[in-house]
Amino acid sequence: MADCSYLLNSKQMARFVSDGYLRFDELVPAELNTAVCKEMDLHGVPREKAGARFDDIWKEAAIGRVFRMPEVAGIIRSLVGSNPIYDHHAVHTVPAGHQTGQIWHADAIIDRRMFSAFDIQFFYFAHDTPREMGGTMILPGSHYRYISETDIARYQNFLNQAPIVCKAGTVVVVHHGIWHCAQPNRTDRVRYMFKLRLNPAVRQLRLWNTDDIDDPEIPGLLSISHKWYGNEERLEQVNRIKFWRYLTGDDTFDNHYWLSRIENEPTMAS
Ligand SMILES: O=C(O)CCC(=O)C(=O)O
Ligand SMILES: [Fe+2]
Repeated sequence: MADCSYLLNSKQMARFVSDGYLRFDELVPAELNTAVCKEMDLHGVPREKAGARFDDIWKEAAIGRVFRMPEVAGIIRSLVGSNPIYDHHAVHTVPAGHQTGQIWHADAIIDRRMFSAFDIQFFYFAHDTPREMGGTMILPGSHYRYISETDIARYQNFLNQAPIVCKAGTVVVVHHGIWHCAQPNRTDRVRYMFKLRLNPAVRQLRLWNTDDIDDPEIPGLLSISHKWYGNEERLEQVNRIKFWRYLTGDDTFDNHYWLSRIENEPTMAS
């Protein structure tokens, strides 16, 4: 079981709801990053059976030590609960000198869940990833815009897109709907990014440390603008309120009256 002191707090959860990801810079220690790089270089990371329980996988592999770190286990437990289900992993590489970026996409063409159970994906960068090496590009706040994988491929750049340029040991956890793409690698070294998808095995209800659930900063965090929405910004406010209701179990939660006003269907005669 994860140490409770490493659970996410409500403000971090509110950011996850607004942004669709959380970023933890240089979380994994150098010794473990080196061991994982060697593992990826030499023979890859052992593939496990889809549907396996997370506690049963990678007992020997260095990558298992990364995801069992109390800090990482706390993130997992806060978002998908204890002992989640292993979906798949991938060692994503961009060859040295690769001049083109991947097309924008979301990973799950078949996943239509919205404001309910959700999967998470870890993007783990075991070596330094400067901009010239790419850094997976993500679009903050795109996770409620469900698309069929590469539907958005005709777009090149978005306002406020964010490349994950980082030092070794950085871990980013994303909602399964996030739009993202690999970037060109203009260095003479291969770029690695380790991705892991996990499914929850429990109802994702208040799994994090909710001591700060009434923090006055939360409404503001749930209202952050990522700018690229244009006229549809209010739609995103409503999406976040719906997701926050799911996560907290509070069906009456609202933020700036956005959702209540469109739920107002009086039945009483005048
Ligand atoms: O390599 C990356 O940075 C992203 C790769 C990716 O998203 C994919 O292949 O699905
Ligand atoms: Fe992807």
